Amino acid sequence: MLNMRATAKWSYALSCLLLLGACKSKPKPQNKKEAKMQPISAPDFNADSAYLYVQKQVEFGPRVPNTEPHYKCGDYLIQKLTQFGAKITIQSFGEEAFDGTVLQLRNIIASFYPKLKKRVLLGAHWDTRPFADKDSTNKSQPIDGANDGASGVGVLLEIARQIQQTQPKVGVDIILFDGEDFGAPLNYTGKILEKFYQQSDYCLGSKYWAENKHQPNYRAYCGILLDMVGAKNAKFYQEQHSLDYAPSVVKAVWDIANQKGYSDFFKYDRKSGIMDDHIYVNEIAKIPMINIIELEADQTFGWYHHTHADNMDIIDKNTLKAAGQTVLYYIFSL
Ligand code: AHN
Ligand code: ZN
Repeated sequence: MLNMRATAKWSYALSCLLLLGACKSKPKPQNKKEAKMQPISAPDFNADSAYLYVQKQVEFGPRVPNTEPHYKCGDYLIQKLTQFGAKITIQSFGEEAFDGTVLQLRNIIASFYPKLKKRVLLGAHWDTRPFADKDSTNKSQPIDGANDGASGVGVLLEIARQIQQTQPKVGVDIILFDGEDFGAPLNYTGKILEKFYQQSDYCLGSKYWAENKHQPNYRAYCGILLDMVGAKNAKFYQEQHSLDYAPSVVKAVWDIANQKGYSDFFKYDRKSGIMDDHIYVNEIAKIPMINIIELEADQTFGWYHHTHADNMDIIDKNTLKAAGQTVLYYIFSL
């Protein structure tokens, strides 16, 4: 009898505790999926601002290494990122191009919230292709590179401006790679340095950075490269190397883009892998980095690629917005 009563008391006490517990704690998401479905809020990416940053770069003239527009534009980018409150590191180095020309290059690294441990790496190349080798005229003249180069940098400058004003939970490092687009022109018949039999003649700056990181033990949770993210009606397909190196980042970015209304731009179809700056970041620096890059349905680059048509006329604020707002949402989802 006594025993029974004691047990009843205990079970009563236990029920009270359980009930109290249930009432006190916030309803927890049932599973991970539900947790991820919570609405993401992020600052509003201003496409007018990004457009002006693209235009400003183009106004310097083609940012071809070893020319004055290249040097002056580099200084402008450093000045803007300093103005946005970043801790700046400049990597200056000389690097041989395919034909043996030594290019004076600068990788520009801008760190936001450097004390935060979990970090995201954002990249784009800021140099311009020295030839319009895919054009039918003036093939040996440099291109404006409004999309190929300037668009990715313009989007990153606007993201920099936004995250200075609104702090994400993760730190952000922006790397503007130099010397990406100095590969040998099509139908080149001259001598090519022997080392370029083994390695790409593109992406000189990202290779240098991956082999000489601005902090020797630098690590990032993931990286996102932006390449040709400003042309009207651009499609961003899932690029095979990105899927191989960082499948979960591709999925998260494409899901956010589609949830937030950018399904005209971010397509789930997969296209073949592209040799680009993300390759060295993945292969040498071992940071899982994806590439958001415009490709055509038939796997080729955009119609304007490496021609004089790559000028301000093809830049569309809607595309800059889709790319920039998606990346901002992704950063604020972490
Ligand atoms: C290839 O041409 C295969 N890769 C260089 C990627 C690139 C050039 N992106 C912009 N310009
Ligand atoms: Zn290019």
